[in-house]
Amino acid sequence: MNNDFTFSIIKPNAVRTGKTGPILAMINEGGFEIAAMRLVKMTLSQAESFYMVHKERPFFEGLVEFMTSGPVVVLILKRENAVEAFRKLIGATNPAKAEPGTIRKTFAVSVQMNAVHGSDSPENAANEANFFFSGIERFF
Ligand code: 3AN
Repeated sequence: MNNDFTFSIIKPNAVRTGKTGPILAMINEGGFEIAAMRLVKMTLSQAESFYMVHKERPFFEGLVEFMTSGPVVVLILKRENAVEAFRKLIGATNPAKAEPGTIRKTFAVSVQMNAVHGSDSPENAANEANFFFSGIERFF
């Protein structure tokens, strides 16, 4: 993985309310190719290890509970300068602060239920992609 890839999750609230298709359309329109994709329901321990960096944060328990409340769509996305470009496409963590036209402004319902995750560095993108995908599932 290099900076041509990032990792994303379409979160349970968005999957549950039928926003997977519209979000994938915005991702494609933003110039990203889907390099890997799967629908998964995380166990509690999988979500805890995925969000380990947030373990000491007050929202950790609620975040893990939310992320295991239903299936999520995990994705590896390909585009030049993918990490930065995708963070721009999704908008700020808090949807109230997200720019108009971003995925979170369009589909998030709160800071926690903010519709999508996007990796914050190429290193984290590689780690997060490896957490969910084996080599055979990647189309690049
Ligand atoms: P981002 O997803 O924008 O990189 P992070 O990494 O700071 O944001 O947070 C990871 C996830 O934790 C967020 N996507 C959101 O669901 C949740 N989260 C972050 N801050 C809060 C908060 N203050 N209250 C509730 N949930 C939060």
